Amino acid sequence: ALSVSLAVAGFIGGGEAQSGDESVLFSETARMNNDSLLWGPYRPNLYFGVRPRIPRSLVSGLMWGRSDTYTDLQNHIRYTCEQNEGMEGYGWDQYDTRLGGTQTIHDKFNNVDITTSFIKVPGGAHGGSWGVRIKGVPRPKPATEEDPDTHVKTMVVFYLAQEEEGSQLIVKDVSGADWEDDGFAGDITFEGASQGLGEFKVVITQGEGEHPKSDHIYSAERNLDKTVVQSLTTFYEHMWQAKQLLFRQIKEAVDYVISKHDPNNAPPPWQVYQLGNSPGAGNLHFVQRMYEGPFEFDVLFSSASAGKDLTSEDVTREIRTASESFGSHFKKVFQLQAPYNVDKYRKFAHSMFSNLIGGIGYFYGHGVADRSYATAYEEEDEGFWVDAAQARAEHREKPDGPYELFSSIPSRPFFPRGFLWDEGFHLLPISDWDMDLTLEIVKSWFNLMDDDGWIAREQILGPEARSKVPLEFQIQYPHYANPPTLFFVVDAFVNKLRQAANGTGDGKAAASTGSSNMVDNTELGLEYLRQLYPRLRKQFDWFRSTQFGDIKSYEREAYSNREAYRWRGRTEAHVLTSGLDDYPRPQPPHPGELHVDLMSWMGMMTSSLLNVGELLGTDASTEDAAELRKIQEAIARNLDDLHWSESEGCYCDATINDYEENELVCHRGYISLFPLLVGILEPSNSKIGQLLKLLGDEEELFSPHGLRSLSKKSPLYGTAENYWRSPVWININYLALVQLKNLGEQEGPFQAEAADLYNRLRRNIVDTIYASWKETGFAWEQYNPETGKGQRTQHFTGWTSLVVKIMAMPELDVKNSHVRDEL
Ligand code: 6A9
Repeated sequence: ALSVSLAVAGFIGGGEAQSGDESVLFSETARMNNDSLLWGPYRPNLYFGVRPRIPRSLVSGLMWGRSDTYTDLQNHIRYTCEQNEGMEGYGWDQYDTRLGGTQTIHDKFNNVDITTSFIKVPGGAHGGSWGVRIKGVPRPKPATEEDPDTHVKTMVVFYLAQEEEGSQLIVKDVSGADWEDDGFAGDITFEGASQGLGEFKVVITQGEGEHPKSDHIYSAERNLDKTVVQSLTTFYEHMWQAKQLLFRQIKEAVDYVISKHDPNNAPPPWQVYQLGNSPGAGNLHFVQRMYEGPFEFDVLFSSASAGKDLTSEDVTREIRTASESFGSHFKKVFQLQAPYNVDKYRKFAHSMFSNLIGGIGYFYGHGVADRSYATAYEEEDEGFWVDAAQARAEHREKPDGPYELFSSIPSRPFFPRGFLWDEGFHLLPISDWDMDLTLEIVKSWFNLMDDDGWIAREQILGPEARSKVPLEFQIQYPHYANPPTLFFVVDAFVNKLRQAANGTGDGKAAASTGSSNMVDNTELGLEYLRQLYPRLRKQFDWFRSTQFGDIKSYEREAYSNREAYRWRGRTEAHVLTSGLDDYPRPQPPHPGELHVDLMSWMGMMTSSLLNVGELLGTDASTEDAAELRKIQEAIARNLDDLHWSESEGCYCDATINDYEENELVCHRGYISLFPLLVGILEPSNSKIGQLLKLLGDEEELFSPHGLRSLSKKSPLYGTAENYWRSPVWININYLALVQLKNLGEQEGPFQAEAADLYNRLRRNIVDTIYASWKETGFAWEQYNPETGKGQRTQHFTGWTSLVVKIMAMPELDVKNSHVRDEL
C-alpha cells in the first residue's frame, strides 16, 4: 500500500526540480481533488458499493432478493451487475462524482424498484462524510396458483468490510450478543478507525418498512421481526467474496432451523434465511432486514474530523442540492441542439452521461503480465504468430503490481475494469463536465506506465476483477499496444487552456464551463502538462521502438524516417491490440505487414505532442519539436506512399506478397478512413473527396443507423465473429462526426458534402441509440446496421455515451453551400 501511494506522489513531484510555489499550488489542487473525490460508488461491478480511493480501506455493498420462496432467494440475490437476469434497466439517472446522485434499479424478477441516492458532504481532514438512502418500492405482484400471496417480500443486506489490516469496526454498545438474541429495533451504529480515514462512524438507520408476519411456531422462539447484525472476522483475501460469505452464514441459519424443526413443516423462507444476530467487533459485518412492502433506510458515514455527524436530514437536503446542481450544470455543459433540445432527450442524455461518470471506479491489486521478453515475441519471422502462440502457451506470466487505477469502464455487468483506448473516449464527455477529475484519471493511467513507456491495454487488477476473466485473457504483454486515445483528452485540455489563456473574462468562463482549477488557474494547468509531457513523449517513443513496421524490403531511402507501423500481437483472426479485434487484415499474417490505422494513430500522437509542446514552450519540448515535425511530415508522406490506393480510392493496410513486393490489402471500412478519422488530413487534401464517397455510400458504409464497420459490399461483410465486420460502433462514428463537422464548417472543396453527411449521420446515430434505450432500458456495445437494434454487451455505458456530446453538436446549415454549388 505504501509503495502505491509513493508512486502516485511520484507523478506529482515528477522527481524534477520545481519552483516551490508551483508545487504548493499543485498539491493544493491534489488536496481539493482528494477531498471531493475520495469517496464514491467506486465499485461499479456492484449494483451499489461504496469505497474510497485508498488501496485497502472501508468497503461496502448492497444485496437484495425476494424471499417469497426458498429457491428465489438462493438463485436471485442481487449483488454484482449481471447481464440478462431479468432487469428492466438500472443505472444512474443523475450523477456527479463530486456531489453524488441517484440510481434506479428496475428489478422485474424480484418485483421491486430500488433507488440508491448517494451524497457526499465535505469537511475535516479525511475526505468528508457520505450517505446513501436506499429505498425499495414493490411492484404489483399478481397471485398465481403456485404463489397466491400478492405481498412482495424482500431481503436486504448491507455489508461493511474493513480491508485494512489491524483496523477494526465495532458495533457500538453491543458485544457478545447471543445468536438467538433480539436484533435491533432502532439505528445501528458502527465505530471504526483506520490510517487513511482517521476515526469514523457508520449509522444504519431504522428507517421505514414492515417485517413480514408469520404464525409459524418458530416466531415464538426467535424475535424475527428485527434487524440482525452478524459481525465476522475474515481474511482480506476473502472479503471480495461477500456474497459467498453471506450464503455460508445463511446456510448456518438454515441448519439451525432444520436442527430444531421438522423440514416438512419449515418456517417460511424469510424466517429460515434470517441470520443469527451476533453484533460486535469484526472486520466484516452483515446487516440484514426482511421486508414486506416498501422500505427505506439510510447509511450515514461520518468522518470524525468533520466535527459533525451526518444526519438523515442532511441526506434529504443534499439529494435535492445534488439534483438541482446536476440539472443546471448539465444545461451549461451539454447544450443539447435541435432536434434534441426537448425533455425526452434530456432525460436520455442525463442517463447516458450519468452512467458513464457513475461508472468510474477505483481498482487496486495485482494484474498478470508475461514479462519474459521471449524471442518469439519479437515477431520477426514468417510464421511469427504460430511461434508467438507457442510462447504464450508456455505461461511465463507472473503477478504484476500491485497497482491502483482510477478510471471509468466500458460496462458494469461485463467489463467493469479499465481499458486503455476506451478510456480516451470516456474522458471526452467527462472532460466537458469536470476537467480536474479527468486529469486525475489521466494521471492515474500514466502512473501505470512502466520504465519502457508501456501501459497495459486491459487493467484487471485484484482477485475480484480477475475472477471474471479466463486466465488467457488476463495476461498482459509488454509488447502489446492499444490506440493512444488519451492523447485526444490531452488535446482537449490543451485547447481549453489556450482558450482560457487567450480569453479575457467571458472567454475564460466559456473555456471552463466545468469550473476547473486546472483551467481557471492557468499556471496549475501548465504545471500539470509540464509533468505529463515527458510521459507522453515516453509512450510515443515506446510505440516507435516496439511497433515499427519492417520496411527494409522496400526501398528504404524513399521512406524518410522509416515511418511505418505494425501492431504486434496479431493472430490469424485477430488484432486485439488495434481495438478493432476481428476487422479483416492481410492474410496470412506477415512480419512485413503495415497497418494504416496504427500509422494514423502515430500521426495523431505526433500532432498532439507538438500541440502540448507549443503551449509549454519548455526547452525540452522545443528541442523535441524539430524532430517531431520531421516525423509528422514523414508520416504524412508515407501514409500516401505506403497506404493509399488510387484504384480503391481509400487507405489500406499493406503486406509483402509472394514476389516479396509491397502490396496493398484493402478491406473497405473503418480502417480505410483512419487518417481522416484521427484528424491528420489537411481539409484541402483531395483524397478526402474519395473518402467521403466511401463513407457516404449507402451500399458501403452509410447505414440508416450509423457507419458500418465494414463495407456492405465487402465479401467479408457480416462474416465469422462479425464483431467489427458490419456493426455500428459509436466511438468511430463519433470521430467521423467530429471530422465531418470540421469540414462542414470551413470553406473548402468538400464543405457542402461534409455538412450534409454530418447532419444525416448525427441524426441516424442519436435516433438509433435513443430508440434502443427507449425499448430496452439500456445502452449497447454496438448497433445492428440493418435493424438499428442494440447488440452484444448490454448496459455498455462506455463510449456509447458519446451520444451526449453528439446531441450537443449543432446541426449545420447546408443551404448556403448548396446555393454555391448551384452557381
Ligand atoms: C475478454 C471474456 C466474461 C472489445 O470495450 C472493451 C473492448 C474494446 O476495447 C475493444 O475495442 N471490447 C472491443 O473490440 C470488449 C473486450 C472484452 C474482453 C473480455 C474476456 C470474459 O468473459
